[in-house]
Amino acid sequence: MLQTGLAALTGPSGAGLSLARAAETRAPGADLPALIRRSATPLALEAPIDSFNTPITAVERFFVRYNLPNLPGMVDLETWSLKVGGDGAEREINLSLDDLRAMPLREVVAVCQCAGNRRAMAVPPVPGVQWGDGAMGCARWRGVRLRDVLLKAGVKSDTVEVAMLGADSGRNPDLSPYAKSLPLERAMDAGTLIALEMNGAPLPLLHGFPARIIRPGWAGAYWVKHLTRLELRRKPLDGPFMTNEYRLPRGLFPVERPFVTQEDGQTSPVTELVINSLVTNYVSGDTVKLAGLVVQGVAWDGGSGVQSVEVSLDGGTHWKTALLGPDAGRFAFRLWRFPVVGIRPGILNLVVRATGNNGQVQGERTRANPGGFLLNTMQKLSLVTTA
Ligand SMILES: Nc1nc2c(c(=O)[nH]1)N[C@H]1C(S)=C(S)[C@@H](COP(=O)(O)O)O[C@H]1N2
Ligand SMILES: [Mo]
Repeated sequence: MLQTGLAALTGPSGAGLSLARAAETRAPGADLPALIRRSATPLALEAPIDSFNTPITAVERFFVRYNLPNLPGMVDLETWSLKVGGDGAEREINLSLDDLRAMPLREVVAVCQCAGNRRAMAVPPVPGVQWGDGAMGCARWRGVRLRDVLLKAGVKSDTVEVAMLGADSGRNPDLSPYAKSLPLERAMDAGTLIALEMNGAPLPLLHGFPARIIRPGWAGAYWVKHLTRLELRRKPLDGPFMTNEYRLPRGLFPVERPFVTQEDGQTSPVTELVINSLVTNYVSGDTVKLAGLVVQGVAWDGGSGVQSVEVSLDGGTHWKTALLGPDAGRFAFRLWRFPVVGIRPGILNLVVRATGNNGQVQGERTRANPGGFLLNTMQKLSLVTTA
């Protein structure tokens, strides 16, 4: 039964099946040696920076983040279904994987970035997973529009949020699943998907098999994996991942679409990603030859798209424009390169900053916050250059 379902989904290669088996019999993530283990329980695996030298991040180099210890193992696709209901729904429905696959399928290239990416650079340090720069990745996601699924259940006019529940949970006695909600408007946006595939293959187990949410431009926390249930709600969702975690001092970051039903007197929820950029082909301290030296990197934001990337060769005094690579859409990584010319051997103090089409620009300082979220200080690195 299990094999039939998976074979139908994965085609002749059966890639989904082998991944699911590997994850069952070995420690989760043991089959991903390229990733850096930041935490074993809950599982947090980071991508090394050179994973971002390509516009699409390979699945074996895509970071993994769980907030809870109990991860789903095997998924029996014969019995798996996505339940849709809640007090804002006209009716309860149950969709099998075949039901979902029979609906119109859409694709998007989008960056999944953890809100806590780059947290390790917070000054002073803040608690939480001490991510370097690699709690992110950019993939080609394929699936159905969340909107199309919600419309099948019928959306009552006083619905305010859509809650998304995963199959993973806490340990006894609190077995509540991972759950986040989106404002109805973002849930109904044509860009929000329930993905069934990542980079042209079924979702790997650790990336949410068999179905996960894709909300381009919003923090990874909303991209709920192992989706089991959607709840149209007439009241805001509470629970640890809405009320306690992923909160910012109110108004700290400008956002295009505030999540008003989740604002409180003092705090706002983390929502949209901010402009960011990184060098991906060298790390600070590398020794490099000046002849033919090209610095390469990646830039991204919350969906306005990258307008420009600038590089300084003198610690931030003078700036020159980098060359942008192909545009794979406003939610995708934008690769850039900068041929270094006109300098002498010695210490090269590089600084990089990106500007978004919405006018956001990276600065010297981070908007410090207790959770260490959305850190996007301009990256500085020193290379030792030789003739
Ligand atoms: N079911 C479930 N979905 C989840 C989470 C989780 O703990 N459980 N973590 C979220 C967070 S915080 C992030 S950053 C992304 C990470 O996605 P990835 O593991 O595919 O890279 O998944 C999100 N979806
Ligand atoms: Mo995250």
